[in-house]
Amino acid sequence: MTTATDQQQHLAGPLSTAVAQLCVRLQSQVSARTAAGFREVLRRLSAPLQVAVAGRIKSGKSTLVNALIGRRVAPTDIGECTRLVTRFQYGTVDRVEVIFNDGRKQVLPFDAGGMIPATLDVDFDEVSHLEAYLTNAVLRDLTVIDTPGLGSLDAASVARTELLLGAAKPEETESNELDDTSRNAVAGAEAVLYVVTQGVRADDQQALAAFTAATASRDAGPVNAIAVLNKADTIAPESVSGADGDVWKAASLLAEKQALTLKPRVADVLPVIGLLAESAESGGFTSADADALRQLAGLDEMTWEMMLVSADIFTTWECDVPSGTRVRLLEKLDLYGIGHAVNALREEPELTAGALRRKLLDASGLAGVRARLDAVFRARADGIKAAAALASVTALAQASGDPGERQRVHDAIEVLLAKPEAHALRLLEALTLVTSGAVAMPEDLAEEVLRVGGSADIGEQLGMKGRPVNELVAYSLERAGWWRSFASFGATPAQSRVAHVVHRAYFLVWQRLRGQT
Ligand SMILES: Nc1nc2c(ncn2[C@@H]2O[C@H](COP(=O)(O)OP(=O)(O)OP(=O)(O)O)[C@@H](O)[C@H]2O)c(=O)[nH]1
Ligand SMILES: [Mg+2]
Repeated sequence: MTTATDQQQHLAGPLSTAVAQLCVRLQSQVSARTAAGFREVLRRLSAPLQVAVAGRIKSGKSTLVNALIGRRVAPTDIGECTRLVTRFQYGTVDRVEVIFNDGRKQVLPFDAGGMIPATLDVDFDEVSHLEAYLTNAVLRDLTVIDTPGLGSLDAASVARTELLLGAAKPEETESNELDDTSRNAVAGAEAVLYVVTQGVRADDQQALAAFTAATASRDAGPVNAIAVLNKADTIAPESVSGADGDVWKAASLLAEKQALTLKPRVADVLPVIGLLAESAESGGFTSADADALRQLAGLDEMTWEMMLVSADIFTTWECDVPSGTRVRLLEKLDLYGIGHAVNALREEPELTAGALRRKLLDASGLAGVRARLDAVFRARADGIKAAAALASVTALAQASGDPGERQRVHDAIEVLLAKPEAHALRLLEALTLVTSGAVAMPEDLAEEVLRVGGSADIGEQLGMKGRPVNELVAYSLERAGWWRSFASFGATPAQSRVAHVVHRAYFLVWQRLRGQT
């Protein structure tokens, strides 16, 4: 039996603790089936935040997963395992398990390169998903879920992916204890990293919508999303006006455009070069590679320019660096990375392999993605997890046929939410309603909800970072008043509920600011 104190040791913060306590308290007042659901909610509450990496097929999801974990472990490119959901979580020993549809497990040996093998020795149709336990420290606070490309898969794979996102069976729960409704109620990743490439296409949008539908509308709680524009290195800068021939500038401009298309599901889109990040972060880039690049840096300008024209010319051009070595460089860095490294070596011939690796890492944009992950997910893990758990609790109660039980759970949640310290949960809920499109809002108001609910920093919430406190005080009071009148006049009932929450958020900000003056 799990107790509140057991759980508290791993909970993300006070909000998660409050929801965990609610679950424990209600356990004895609900049916066995609902209680089983609550146990699953408790288990997920005390687990690290679950971030799914989603996007179109071959957008570079697995490459990015490897970069984030800091180890080349997820198969990329080809092989049937790229069609499976893989959950990367923290473990004390590196281990991969195949989980079958009937709940059976089988340990899967890593391949010679320390990666998850690209193909399986078992009947693929019977496989549910893979669980990878790794000792990498990043996974202590984030469980990363690699998914197959949602855009172009057959319906069965999509269904399997959707079902599996975050819905892995807990070890201690018997498989028949949770029925499908309950499992769905607690399923769904808590946060999503959307991977897009140049030009958000119709099926990209479809994939993102399908993903949101599969997670958010299932009442499984708020899906917090950030997006990256991957393969920034493959963008032709001449195709983007205002880029001045600069790849990174072109990528940033494109990313800004895509953010407009993907709003309000994601706040903004960050450019990244997943391949460079993976090679620099996972030990893929070696000192032999640095030596080869050094040799290439010694070529005369004409030859070098010629070689950089295309991958074919790069590998076949007559030159002292063996063709196989060049193919390897291409696989690890692609032309842009190779060009970048050679430029760096020409500017600073004394660069060590380690320093060159860091330059490549800087050029990948991974630091920006990490910072955003921290700001959006890790710093808010408590609220995100608590809100997701609360939504699951509500869904579980709704699914129970007993009106008395439903009422008891509902009342307990109301008591919890009435506390000022739980207002953050209401705000997250409102944020989800708006970002998922469940409550339609005029664009400027949706943006404001996103801003107020998307940060714990008052300056950012008000969109007035670095301004003097008296200005913040005046502004928060003004917006509080505005949202209150919007809640009463000129709003649909659904908008009105959101407006009340935003009003209170501004009011609480105002109170806190006044305490400072
Ligand atoms: N040039 C370039 N290639 C990349 C980048 N990121 C990934 N790739 C390549 O794109 C191909 C697909 O990458 P994956 O990581 O397997 O993509 P995925 O989205 O996981 O693919 P599926 O799981 O099959 O949908 C691989 O050959 C990668 O090397 C990048 O930033 N730049
Ligand atoms: Mg993949």
